[in-house]
Amino acid sequence: MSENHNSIHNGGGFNLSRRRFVKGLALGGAFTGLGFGGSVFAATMKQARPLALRGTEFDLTLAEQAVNFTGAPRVATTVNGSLPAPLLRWRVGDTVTLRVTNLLPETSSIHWHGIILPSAMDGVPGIADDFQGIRSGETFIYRFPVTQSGTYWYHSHSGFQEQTGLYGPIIIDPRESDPVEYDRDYVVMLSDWTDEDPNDVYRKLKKLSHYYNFNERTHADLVRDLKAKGLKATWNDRKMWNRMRMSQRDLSDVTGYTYTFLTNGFTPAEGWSGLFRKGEKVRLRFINGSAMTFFDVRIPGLKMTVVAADGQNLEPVTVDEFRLGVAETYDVIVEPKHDMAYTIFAQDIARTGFARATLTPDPSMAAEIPEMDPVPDLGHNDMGMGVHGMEHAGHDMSAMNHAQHQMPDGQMMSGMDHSKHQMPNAQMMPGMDHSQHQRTMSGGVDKATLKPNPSDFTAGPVTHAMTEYGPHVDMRADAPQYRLDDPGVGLRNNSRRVLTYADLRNLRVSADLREPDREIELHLTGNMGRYMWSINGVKHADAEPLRWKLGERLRITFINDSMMNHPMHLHGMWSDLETGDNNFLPRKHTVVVQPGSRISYRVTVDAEGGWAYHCHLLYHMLGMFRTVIVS
Ligand SMILES: [Cu+2]
Repeated sequence: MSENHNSIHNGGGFNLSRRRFVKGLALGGAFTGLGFGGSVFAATMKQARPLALRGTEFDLTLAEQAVNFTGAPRVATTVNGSLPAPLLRWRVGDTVTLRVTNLLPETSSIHWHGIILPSAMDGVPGIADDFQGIRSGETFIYRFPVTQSGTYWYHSHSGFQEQTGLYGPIIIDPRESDPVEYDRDYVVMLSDWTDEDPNDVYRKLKKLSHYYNFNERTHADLVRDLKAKGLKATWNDRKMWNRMRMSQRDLSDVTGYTYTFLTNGFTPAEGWSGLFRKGEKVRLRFINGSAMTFFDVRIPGLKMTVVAADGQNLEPVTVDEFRLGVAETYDVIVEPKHDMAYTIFAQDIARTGFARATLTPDPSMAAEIPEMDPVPDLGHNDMGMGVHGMEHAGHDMSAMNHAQHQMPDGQMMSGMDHSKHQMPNAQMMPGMDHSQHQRTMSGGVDKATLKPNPSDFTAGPVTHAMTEYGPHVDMRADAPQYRLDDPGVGLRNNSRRVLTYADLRNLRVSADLREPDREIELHLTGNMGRYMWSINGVKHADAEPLRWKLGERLRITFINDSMMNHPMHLHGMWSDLETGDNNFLPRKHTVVVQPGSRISYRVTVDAEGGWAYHCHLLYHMLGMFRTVIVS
């Protein structure tokens, strides 16, 4: 055992009768906050560094623990008494052993998100070879070699335990020197906490999918709409949307009405802080460990240079803001030049709340918290309607007056310049300086062997499988477009430079330069009203596994036949996202498929066994899931 290995595990005496009380929101002014990754007793400093468990041997204990984030005492799921779970710091080339003891009353599991490892160690019950989860009272030993550096995370793959706190960060240090230079290094893990039992959240969504955003539409907005548009226009507008059984504001299923958004386990009221000295390069490792929430992240007053996505190094790109989908990670470098505090501001996609933290040279300094942006409206392109109109099951669209159909807010149309969405080559990509790309290649590939870019970003006609027709699917995108350079609903033309997938370019030459052997098209489908989610109209329970051949190179194209963003996560193998230059494909573990859009990536099928492939929105996952079998 290394000296700081598992320093807060108290040797078997950790049991439910000794539940510790994690105090979240500091009521009455006394701060007894939750130290990131540390003992709740030790953590009394707001900017307590994450307690890193380092080394090669780890004991992790899963247990229930009392917490209080909102003023109401609740029970969370924690690892070694911590929420988020402790930061695990590994090193490339080591083999790590993790003994996970489950003191929860139910079966649990830990999945190492984005880590390339043998199937049996992947931690998804019922999918990975023979693994059925860790039963209550049992210990499971994970052991695998660490082959990749970067920022990752881990979480439960059982029930709704991820919602109740079972998630934590992983940092893997490279063996050789890091291509990224920095003086300080902080994890910024964002998550969503609810005082409700997640089973109740799910039940409410099944019953009324708009449960968590209906209030907003009916109260504040109704009054505003009535004032602005008068009774008749307001009524017509709402009737139209009701008839279509969708909401312009179907941005997020679960919102700030129940969620408290956390940064490293701190509520917005408390705020987590990270210290810096002016002139330093500070590396911030953003991890979206939430169950359901997309965050739009910015630090007013600071540019962020994005250096890694999903743990993998990128050619640096400097932005003002980025959208962090559920389960994605971005590493950024900031260089504060002044002795002042800055707010890390992460508003949720539906603008119902935010997570916040502070970067400061002095713990006593605070920074202003910006206003949230206005609630955005989904546009035609977000419904995959393209220029042809929309096909909407169960409704006669021909009866609809398309003039009415125009959104009141012209802004969302701006992202719809279709000439731009067609990306036959990389030259249309904003922010990319091609002279820079012609640098000497690393990775042992001779420039002469690099091929031109055959990726096809023209959106051909779309066909929907027979299984997509029926009451379980309420929308089919008629003209889904590649929208790699679209920052997404709510971020278009906000006068800030927003990261898009078109900006992502691998720092190194793609590991596999082969052309795909075959293409698989997967449609993300659902009925929002009934809260049923599926792939190609077939939910997981009814679906055959996808069978892939060891050694093949696949091209996977997603068509999103819904109005929501779905962060699609493939276990065990990289998703090489086609962003314009096939010689430098960024490698991701989680790819956000925007509403009504299409997107493609390549997969080198190099990992034998059973793998999970699913939407990472926790309440979508049950249906929008496939087992992949590689043999
Ligand atoms: Cu989803």
